[in-house]
Amino acid sequence: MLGDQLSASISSLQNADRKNDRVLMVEVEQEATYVRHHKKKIAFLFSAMRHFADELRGAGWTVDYVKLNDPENAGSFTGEVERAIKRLRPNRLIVTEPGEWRVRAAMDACQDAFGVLVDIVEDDRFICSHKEFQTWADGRKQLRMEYFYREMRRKTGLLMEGDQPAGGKWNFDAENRKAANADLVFPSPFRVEPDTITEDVLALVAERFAGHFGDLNPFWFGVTRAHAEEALDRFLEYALPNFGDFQDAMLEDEKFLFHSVLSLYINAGLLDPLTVCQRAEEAFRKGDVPLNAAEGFIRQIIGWREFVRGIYWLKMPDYVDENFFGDTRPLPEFYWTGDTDMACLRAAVTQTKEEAYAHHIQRLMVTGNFALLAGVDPKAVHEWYLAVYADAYEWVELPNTLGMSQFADGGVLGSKPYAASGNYIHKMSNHCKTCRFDVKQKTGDDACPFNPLYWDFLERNRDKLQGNPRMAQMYRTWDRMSEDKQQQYRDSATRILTALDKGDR
Ligand code: FAD
Ligand code: DLZ
Repeated sequence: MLGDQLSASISSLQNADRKNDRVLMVEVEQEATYVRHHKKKIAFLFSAMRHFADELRGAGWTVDYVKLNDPENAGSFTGEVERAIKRLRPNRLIVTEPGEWRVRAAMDACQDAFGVLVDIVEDDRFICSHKEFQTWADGRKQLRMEYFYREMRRKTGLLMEGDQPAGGKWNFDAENRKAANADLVFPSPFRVEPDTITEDVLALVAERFAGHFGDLNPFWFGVTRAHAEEALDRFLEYALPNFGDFQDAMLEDEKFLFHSVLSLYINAGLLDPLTVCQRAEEAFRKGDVPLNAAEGFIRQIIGWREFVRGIYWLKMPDYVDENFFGDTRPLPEFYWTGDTDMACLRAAVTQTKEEAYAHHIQRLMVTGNFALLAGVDPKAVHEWYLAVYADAYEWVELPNTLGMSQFADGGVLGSKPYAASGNYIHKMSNHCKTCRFDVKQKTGDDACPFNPLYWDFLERNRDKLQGNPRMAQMYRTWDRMSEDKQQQYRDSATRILTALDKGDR
């Protein structure tokens, strides 16, 4: 049972028998360090695993739980499987398919390496199986989330009136782009005081992973299914009604706005994604939340979440090496410190460090957008996102980063790069008010760096992008500028990129 499979109804358990079988759960160094995960993420997972092991024992399972500081701990999944085989002499292993390619390959290899049958069973927590996604993708020139999402709506019956979408439209995104202002009242996410199990884990993580990114305390994540359900109840009641309207907004001192902060629970198995969506639909049907909110939220889960997973398994293992623009710049140091004069980036990185959380628009339009415009190596960007967020597992993080955010797959996942100048951030946030840079200035030392970098990115990658019909308007605008103006943009961009390379903030 892997750390992101913490569901009592998981397929591996459905295929097992509590009288004769043993559940094996292991805390291993390799999983915490193959990228150096945020301290809060490691603590969340170890504590959730320990609580889950206790729940299984309470339900009559025998659990072999290997703690990280067990002197015999082999340090890796493969090493621990080998030890368990020697200890228990099983005639087969049953595992729900791991979420990540790397771990799936390791589990596959166990069969030959240890001469024991390895039964990898489908992960039925997802709505769309690999086979179904492949069938949907076969023969399509382009894979687009919107069409896939409609299939998932039909399949689940969520927000459907017969064979038509509720409200007559599949997607209410156009209504979901209001800028927030600080006068709104934002509910804070559900928080839990650490119990003794969590306290033990916090001490372990503080000792063993002191050099990892991120603040360990205050630690407030839920670590059981009951906690996750309380977090869901709270979200449905207090945040979902406004989720749609302000989905794309950002505010300087508001880390969560009306976002659910449920991804860490869903991805670890503490919440079932379909049930979460059914609860959101129920709130809409009862008249407690508007349709644009329920639809927007459900789309993220049965649309985007399932879609990115489909792309991951369709395109791996080569996907991780894609680099459409051939970018090579190292990730700026301020992604680890937050020490930058750009207010939006500072806020996104600082809260990432504090909470192992940033919401979607911060990930996409601030940290992601900047890395894209600055030409950062997409693999370095990927490894950063995988390390720093409590909800990050490669199957969901990689397509979001490499595909959606960095366009490094050349348009497999999205139809155009999510590249934007400072104007987007200005429209959707209040960061520019406190920024040392001026978003209204287009070039020069005080200009918002997103402005010149945006045009430089377009011009630098003209051969790759100008044939894209969705980019045509931007190239027309650029081509209409005087040569002088264009040169000013490019000179400003060069100065910024040179400063970045020198480690400037
Ligand atoms: P909400 O805004 O409340 O959304 C509700 C739920 O929808 C989320 O809990 C999540 O389960 C799902 N969801 C929303 N957007 C996406 C999406 N694009 N892909 C998959 N699920 C989605 N999400 C992860 O779960 N893990 C990651 O490692 C991850 N990495 C990302 C990296 C980048 C560069 C980008 C742009 C996005 C990434 N996302 C990732 C998607 C999204 O940003 C997070 O799911 C979301 O911010 C989690 O916060 P929340 O629970 O408050 O989400
Ligand atoms: C992320 C993670 C970490 C940090 N540690 C463990 C661990 O010690 N034991 C475990 O079973 N799982 C851990 N995980 C989650 C795994 O990395 C995850 O299950 C795989 O990447 C498959 O998605």
